[in-house]
Amino acid sequence: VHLEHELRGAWDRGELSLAYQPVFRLVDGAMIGAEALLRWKHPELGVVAPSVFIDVAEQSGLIEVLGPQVLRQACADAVRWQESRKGEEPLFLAVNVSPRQLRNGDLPDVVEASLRETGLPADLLHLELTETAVIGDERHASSLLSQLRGMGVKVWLDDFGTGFSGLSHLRRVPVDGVKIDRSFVADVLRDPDDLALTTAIIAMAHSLGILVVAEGVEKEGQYAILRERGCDFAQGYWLGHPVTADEFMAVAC
Ligand code: G
Ligand code: G
Ligand code: MN
Ligand code: NA
Repeated sequence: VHLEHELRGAWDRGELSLAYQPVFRLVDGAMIGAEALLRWKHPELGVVAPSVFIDVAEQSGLIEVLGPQVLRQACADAVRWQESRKGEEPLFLAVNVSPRQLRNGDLPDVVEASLRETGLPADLLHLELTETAVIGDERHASSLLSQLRGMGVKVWLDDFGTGFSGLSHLRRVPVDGVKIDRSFVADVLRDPDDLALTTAIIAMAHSLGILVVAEGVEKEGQYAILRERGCDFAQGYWLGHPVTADEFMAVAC
């Protein structure tokens, strides 16, 4: 089978869906938001891994069609969360944005349209960009990110720490937060170097006024040590798996 061909009509055939993974605040353990993760269930191939089909979408340019569909659906879902949580603290929605979507100059228009059409408040939308997407063309990325942040949208650097040049970027690229890659979190209890790095990332981000999310928390001990080191937020299997939109509504609202 030709994945690109199959992926092309997948959204319209209803094979693609969004899963939501909760994000928690470490000081009080409150659920404060969720990350939208795209899933593909093909009728014959079964579940296709996101790492595979996101790459196909990125390489083929299909992401430029899919990205806005994902964003709009996710914003609409997040509006439903707030409606049924009235009175409670609103939950933010984090959406992954691929390098190609960032390079394509119409991202601010796409974001603006999604917010306008769904009514989601801009400050509840967090866009996750990978470190590698910002590297290389920092000037273009910075002006785009400033434009998005000017609209009130929050910007996070995803997979932080894997790009090696991460720390120096934080001075030049305007972001609200970083997500420490799960490869560091995985070993914080075993490897003193990974704990030192994680602690340094937290301290440095905070000194720049930037928030920190730890991803891939799979054990209580990881959660405890991250909390002790002052990490702001966390997500991971120990806290909550990605679940369907309906399941997320049931637990969060
Ligand atoms: O969802 P995990 O379950 O396997 O996701 C694998 C990778 O796919 C992650 O790096 C994640 O950032 C990426 N991903 C998941 N959903 C989306 C999406 O809607 N858009 C983009 N660009 N990447 C996504
Ligand atoms: O690159 P990004 O952070 O967007 O990818 C999120 C990916 O991490 C998704 O594939 C999601 O299913 C996965 N994920 C979420 N929590 C955990 C966890 O605790 N452990 C592992 N191994 N993967 C996780
Ligand atoms: Mn992400
Ligand atoms: Na990540």
